[in-house]
Amino acid sequence: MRLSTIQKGMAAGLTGFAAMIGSGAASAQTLEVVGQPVAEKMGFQPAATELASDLQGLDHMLLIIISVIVVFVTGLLIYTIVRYNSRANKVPAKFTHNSPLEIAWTIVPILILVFIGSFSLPVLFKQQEIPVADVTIKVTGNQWYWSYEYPDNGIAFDSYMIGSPATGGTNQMTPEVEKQLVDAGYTKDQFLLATDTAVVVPVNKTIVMQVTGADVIHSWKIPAFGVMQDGVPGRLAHLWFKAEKEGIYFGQCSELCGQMHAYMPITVKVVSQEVYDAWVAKAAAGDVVLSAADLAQPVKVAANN
Ligand SMILES: [Cu+2]
Repeated sequence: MRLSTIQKGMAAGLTGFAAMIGSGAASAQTLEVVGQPVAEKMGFQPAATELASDLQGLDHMLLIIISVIVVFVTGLLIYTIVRYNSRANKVPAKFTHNSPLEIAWTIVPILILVFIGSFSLPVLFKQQEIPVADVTIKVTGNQWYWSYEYPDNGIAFDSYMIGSPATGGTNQMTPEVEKQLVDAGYTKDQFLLATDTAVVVPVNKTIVMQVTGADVIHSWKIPAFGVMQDGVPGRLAHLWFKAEKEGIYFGQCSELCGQMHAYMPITVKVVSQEVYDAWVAKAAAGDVVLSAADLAQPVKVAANN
């Protein structure tokens, strides 16, 4: 009886262990959604790059500085209203200048701005000084979809929102659109964010995006990466990022570009170098969709070894 209980316990433990392994293998075949807007939430999406961490840190620092200034100015205002209104202060002062005070309220804001600049300019320079690329991708904004090219790999494809007229939809949520989303590995909640093809990049590699527009000005933006760049027709602008976490990241066109501006989102999938290499080989042959089988690639390699 006692032995049987132990055996049962062991069996349950083994089953649990097997389930853990099983779920581990399953999670290797799906990418976690890391960067997406969440309903009724405030603040930033989790920072997935150094650039995003830097600018979020800067934002928090600025929030502290402006809060202190707001409290100080409001306090001063309230004190002045209470202490120097016509009832409390029957005989007003007649002076018009106070040199030490004027010098102070000129110098102090200058010092505050120099202090802020000493933090913000390095962040700006880090964004704008484009490093040597591990992967170069050209993105072109069109009314109303994005075109991507990997010039070093001979890969080119368009990326449409799932549910857009181009993919047989009407920009509205319908049962067919929900099915398309689920088939592509997304959920209903990711309608208006998920695209039929995604930008695939390797994790911890420097990606340089060349950004332009084909018709009007669009803007390529991924909040979790801390990047946004206008795509201006006739110009080739650059942005760079190095994503530190594998997963799915969503962004949206961020320059009002016409009637369907709201329906040209961006999906970026950050994957391991092995998965990326396998995807590049497949995409160069014409199949650009990153499938669950592609994500299982390194598991197969490990099994063969
Ligand atoms: Cu646009």
